[in-house]
Amino acid sequence: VSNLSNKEKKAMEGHDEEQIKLMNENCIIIDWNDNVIGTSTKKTCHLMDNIDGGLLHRAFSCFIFNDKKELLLQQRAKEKITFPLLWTNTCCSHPLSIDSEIGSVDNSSLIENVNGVTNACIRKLEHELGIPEFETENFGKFHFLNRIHYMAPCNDPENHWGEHEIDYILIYKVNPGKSITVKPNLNEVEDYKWVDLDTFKKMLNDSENFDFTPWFKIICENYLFQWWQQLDNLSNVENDEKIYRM
Ligand code: DMA
Ligand code: MN
Repeated sequence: VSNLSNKEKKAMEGHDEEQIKLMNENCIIIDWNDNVIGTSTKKTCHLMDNIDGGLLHRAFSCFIFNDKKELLLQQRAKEKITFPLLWTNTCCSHPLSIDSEIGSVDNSSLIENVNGVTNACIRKLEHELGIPEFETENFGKFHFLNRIHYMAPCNDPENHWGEHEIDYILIYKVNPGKSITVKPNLNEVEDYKWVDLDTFKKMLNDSENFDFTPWFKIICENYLFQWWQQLDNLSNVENDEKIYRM
């Protein structure tokens, strides 16, 4: 036990105070069918030793498109303990083990889970990107696409950290004539960019200047272009109940 905690201490060494505090958040532990089976800290969930033991948690990935069909991307802050400085989709995080975010506690309702992750997403859009809750709630609409189960080690030199999640994909479409305010929290977000499809394709090929997170690459390779092309008909692709294993 003391060996393990020494290793945990090492994993936290030299990191930003604010980000260390956030490692105490309570994430939702699930089984492979996305049933809630417990809670553990964000730190416990993201240590590779625990992931190798099978620990799995619930997450969300949000993609905001404005009324010109441009996607909002963010570059993660250098302070992030996992995947610093990588470019990724608009906002990612975890629903917490609290009433408004935990979803269906008897594991009977996907819709309740979607409501929970949507509440978490609204909270994090404000925290990371300074998008006021009022705007998220009134200037557009969330669409739940599907769930992606993936595992990815982090890019940290000592391989302490990683992800193993069932990730709820949420597309948020801003209504015509509305625009949302972006004021990044520099402890979370290094930079951001609205990109149209052509600019985005160029970015993907420009590996000298842009590195991307593993989950974003998985989503790009499998779904993103198809969704982008169907933004006006998301009803064809949304609310897919299947969990896709990647
Ligand atoms: C975790 O994102 C969620 C996914 C889908 C990788 P994150 O590391 O940005 O979480 P947080 O913002 O809570 O640190
Ligand atoms: Mn995670």
